[in-house]
Amino acid sequence: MPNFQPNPEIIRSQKQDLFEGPDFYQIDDLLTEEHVLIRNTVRDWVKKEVSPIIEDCCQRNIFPNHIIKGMADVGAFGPQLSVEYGCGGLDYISYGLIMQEIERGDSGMRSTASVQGSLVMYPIHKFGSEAQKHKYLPKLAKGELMGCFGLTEPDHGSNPGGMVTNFKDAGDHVILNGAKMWISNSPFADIAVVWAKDEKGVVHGLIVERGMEGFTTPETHNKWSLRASATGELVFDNVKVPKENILPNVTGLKGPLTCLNSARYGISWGAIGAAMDCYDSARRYAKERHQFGRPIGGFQLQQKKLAEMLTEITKAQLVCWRLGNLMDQGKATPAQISLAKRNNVDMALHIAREARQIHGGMGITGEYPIMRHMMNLESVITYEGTHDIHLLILGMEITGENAFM
Ligand code: TGC
Ligand code: FAD
Repeated sequence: MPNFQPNPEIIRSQKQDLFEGPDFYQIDDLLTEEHVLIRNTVRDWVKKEVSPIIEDCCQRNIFPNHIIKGMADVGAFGPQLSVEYGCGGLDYISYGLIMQEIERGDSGMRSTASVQGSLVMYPIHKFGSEAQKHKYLPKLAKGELMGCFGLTEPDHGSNPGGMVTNFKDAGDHVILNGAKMWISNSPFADIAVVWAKDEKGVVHGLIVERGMEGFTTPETHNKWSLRASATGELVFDNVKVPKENILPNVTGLKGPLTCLNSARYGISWGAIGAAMDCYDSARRYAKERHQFGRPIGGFQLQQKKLAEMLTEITKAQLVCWRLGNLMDQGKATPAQISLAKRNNVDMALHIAREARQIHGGMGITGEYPIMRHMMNLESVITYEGTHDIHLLILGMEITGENAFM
């Protein structure tokens, strides 16, 4: 992947990032000093390294690979995993706050961090052998190796259990065939955690490395969303994968779905970040922009939008704080995570649309972050389980009835 070269014209048009996070219910008082320090460190890093370039990257559909090291340095890759393997050893609130701040910068940047931490490092950490953990985790934590997660297939998105990617035993290795689609980070990833069926139809996780013969990662083009995130396919044409690359400690669909719990939790926080950025920009604009001889923030209709945004952000912050505590206690259920992911992403998308209106015509330009967040969130509401799939998970929790099929 070529190195990112900034476009001076777009960079010049960017305003200084003056973001201030709303904390209407003094939720900071519920955080530890360490949480606040971590949050502020990542916030400062985003202001310095992400905000100045992100509009340029999105306009030109480029993943800024030069920021991987900085992302690793602020602890964004596997912060909640153990220090024994070079990871952060932090709690789930810290992990959530990191995701919130990175997505405040851009959902595509948070995608890269989510995939690396929750979908690549997490399965190796939870289901891998000691040899696999020592081989991959320290390098993944430092961003020296990047990974991707292959679950979705062209014909199996919401229903991953129908996957057709499969492998056959061939002595000391297996032969992998099939294809995965819509894979974040695939065009540049060094390794892929791939979910595939064995000859009995049982799902396993395999670590496939770039360079294995028959393994290719074509990039997906023409996205209107997550334009600063690289998305692609994973194609396996008789790929010889050593048996030592199979994750030994899980079989069945619960393997990938367990990883999704961690990633969906991170998205719940991330969506708050995107919403806060839209709200903060709209609040400033409403004070600065004058029509009919006064700031538009003085009109009741604009105040209603801002008041409702702050209300929804505050509710979402409380949901995440409580969910983070349940995660730390090992008590969070998949349905609780679904509620948070579904609610918070929908909330953020609604706020982005309202904020876009407050900015009037300026809201469609790259001078403000709104349209970029809005378009990004159209992916976020679809990946990691669609808005409707999470509703069905909740529906099943409430009624005991499975409405998926
Ligand atoms: P079902 O029969 O319900 O379950 C199969 C097995 O899995 C267990 N299970 C879970 N385990 C842990 N966590 C969860 N959340 C779990 N949900 C289910 C379940 O207990 C069972 O275990 P066992 O031992 O009995 O075998 O499965 P189903 O086939 O009916 O499907 C259920 C459904 C629809 C909820 C699920 O498949 C689903 O969540 N679909 C959505 C697919 C999805 O989210 N794909 C995400 C792909 S990755 C991605 O989008 C990354 S984007 C990253 C980025 O860029 O940020
Ligand atoms: P479908 O499953 O075809 O769904 C289409 C519509 O039908 C949706 O509205 C859905 O809610 C609805 N629907 C489906 N089933 C039901 C039902 N039973 N009842 C009612 N409605 C239903 N996947 C990965 O594995 N790894 C990645 O890194 C990854 N990154 C992604 C990045 C991007 C930018 C995008 C867009 C997707 C990514 N995905 C990834 C894939 C993502 O998880 C899927 O797009 C998602 O799970 C939905 O699958 P689908 O697109 O095939 O939609």
